[in-house]
Amino acid sequence: MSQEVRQEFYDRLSPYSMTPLWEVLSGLVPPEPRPKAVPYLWKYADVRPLLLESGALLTAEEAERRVLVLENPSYPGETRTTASLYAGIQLILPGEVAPAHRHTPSALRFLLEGEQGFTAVGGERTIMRAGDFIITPAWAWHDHGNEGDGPVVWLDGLDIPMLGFYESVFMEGHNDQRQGIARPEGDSLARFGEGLMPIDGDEAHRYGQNSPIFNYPYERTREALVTAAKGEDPDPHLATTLRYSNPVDGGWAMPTMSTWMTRIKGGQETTPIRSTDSMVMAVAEGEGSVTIGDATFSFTPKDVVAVPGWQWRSIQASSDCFLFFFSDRVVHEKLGFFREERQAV
Ligand code: 1HN
Repeated sequence: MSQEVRQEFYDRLSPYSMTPLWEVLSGLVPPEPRPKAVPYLWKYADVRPLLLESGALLTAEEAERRVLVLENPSYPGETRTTASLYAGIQLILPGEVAPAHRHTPSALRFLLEGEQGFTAVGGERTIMRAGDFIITPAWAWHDHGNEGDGPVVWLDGLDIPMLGFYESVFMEGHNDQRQGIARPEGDSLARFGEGLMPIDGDEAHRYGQNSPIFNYPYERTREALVTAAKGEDPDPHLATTLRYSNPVDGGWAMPTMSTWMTRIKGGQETTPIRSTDSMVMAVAEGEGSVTIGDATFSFTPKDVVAVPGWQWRSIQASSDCFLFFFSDRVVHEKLGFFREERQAV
């Protein structure tokens, strides 16, 4: 049948809001994932002065959250860093308050700068120091502050685009700027972060489906990676990588975002690997370059990189590197479509 005859048929479908699958099938379900997001690097040297400039424009309280969004160039105006992940850089100046609120998206923080920031999450306060990974579960009250005399800066990671797909993004403001505190500082880490667990009760779910360790201090993570690396040759694709886990069930620390840290010694490089999950990488320490598909970026500490799914990725370390990652992998795994390929060594 000629294309004109077919087209005439298609035209008669459209008033009924119907369309032929066979015209779009190969694009709808291609042989390989085709991410729309592009690999991208945000240099902290570019971000920091602009972020500090925003600090003179408005207070954290006025802003509610004073954040520069790291928006993927493929998604202008869409407030997303990859197809499924949001990332931004947040600033709190000394004495400021980011007022208490809660929302359906889950958030994570990876601390870039400062030693005296704090956040309160679901009734417990924690100091936030450079390199710490902190969890804000869905619908948990949270407020932030800064008791030091310099700026506190962190990377925010949220699952907003995922919840956006389900049209389930919403929030609520607290009546008070700061939420009430129910437990002493360090309580969660003491009960769950020492290879110990409460013998009784339901405290294991104090943070819902998230790990009850809501702050993973960098000092411990770093030490674990350094010690683990002594006992093994680095994996060709992953170097030395440890994931942040929920001690209650051994799974990922959060229900919608996977997090891990990779340590690569200076002079080493990884063999390309690709996987369906998209990710955001933040440099805790070290210098080197990362290759993602056709793009290669040189990185230095506190830089942030968007890594779309299914791009061959590898890392070249020129000095000892500690790299933080968050990704949507946990969702791919739960839904049964996670795939990974590793190039032969
Ligand atoms: C939010 O609540 C925070 O609590 C950061 O620090 C970034 C981006 C979108 C929506 C809510 C925070 C956010 C956010």
